[in-house]
Amino acid sequence: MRDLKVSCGIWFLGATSDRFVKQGYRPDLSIPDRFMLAASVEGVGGLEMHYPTEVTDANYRDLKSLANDLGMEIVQFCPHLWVDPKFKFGQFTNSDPKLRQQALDLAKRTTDIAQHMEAHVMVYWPAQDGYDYPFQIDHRKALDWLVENLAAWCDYNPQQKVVVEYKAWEPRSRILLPTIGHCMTIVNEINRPNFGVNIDMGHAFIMKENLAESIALCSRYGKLFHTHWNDNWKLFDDDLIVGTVNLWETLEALFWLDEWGYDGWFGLDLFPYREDPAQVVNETIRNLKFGYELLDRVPRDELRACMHSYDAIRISQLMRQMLGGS
Ligand SMILES: [Mn+2]
Repeated sequence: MRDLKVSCGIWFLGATSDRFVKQGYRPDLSIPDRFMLAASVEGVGGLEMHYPTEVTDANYRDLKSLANDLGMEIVQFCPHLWVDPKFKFGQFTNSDPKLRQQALDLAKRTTDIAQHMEAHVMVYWPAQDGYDYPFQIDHRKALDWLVENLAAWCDYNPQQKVVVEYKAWEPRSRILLPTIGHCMTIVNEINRPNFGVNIDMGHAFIMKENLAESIALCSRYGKLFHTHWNDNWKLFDDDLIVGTVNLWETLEALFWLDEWGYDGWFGLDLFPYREDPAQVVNETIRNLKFGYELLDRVPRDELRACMHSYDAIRISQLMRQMLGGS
């Protein structure tokens, strides 16, 4: 079985609410209990979390000790900008300079604590940096402010990595930087060694991106610092168990991560409303490893050869062979 570095988000281990069942479909869990639940699943070696909501000024030292005791690395540590109603019209791109400064200050404070937590990456998710209506934002200024604040955040501590996680909608009707192409344009403009991308495969799917292609654009510039794994029906960010809907795209992504020599973490960004979260994490890890088992049923050189002959018939045969057919 393939050894993968797998980290687990703690935000979906407690009560998970939707628009209709606001209290969530199960009782909530304390943050230490979520750490212990994640660590209890075989194959989880790291944790992902937010500041100052899940992790606070009061608890971060204790939580780092708990993570150490559990043998868990802190993989993603993220400023939780989008849950504060004051940023409802924008975080880094808010037209109010005081609010933009407050967003940057929170990102810097997150960086200080991320250093203590020995976190691998901090995520910038634009979330509220977007719009709901035509004519609602100044698109020229929004990009100025976005680049200015992201560069300032990266320069605050060049030892700490910042990654953009793109998504096209939700919570805003449209969010800035919706695709890998938008991200790479801004990442290459800002051009800092500690600034890269987190590809969330579900976010790529809702924009009908093919993961192999998104991974290529990002890896070409050495900017794929992190990945988030889940699945969906390409209509909404369902955050389902990996590989259950889009199996072939997922397998091609796993193949190409090997080809590019990706040595980062496989972050699990799931959102089970009704299922037991530990079982969903376990299933996802098993599916990721099984994905590599399926790929290993076919010689890699044969797959590579198909990419030069364009032989779709042979490709179909190899795909059937992966599934155990003849
Ligand atoms: Mn994600």
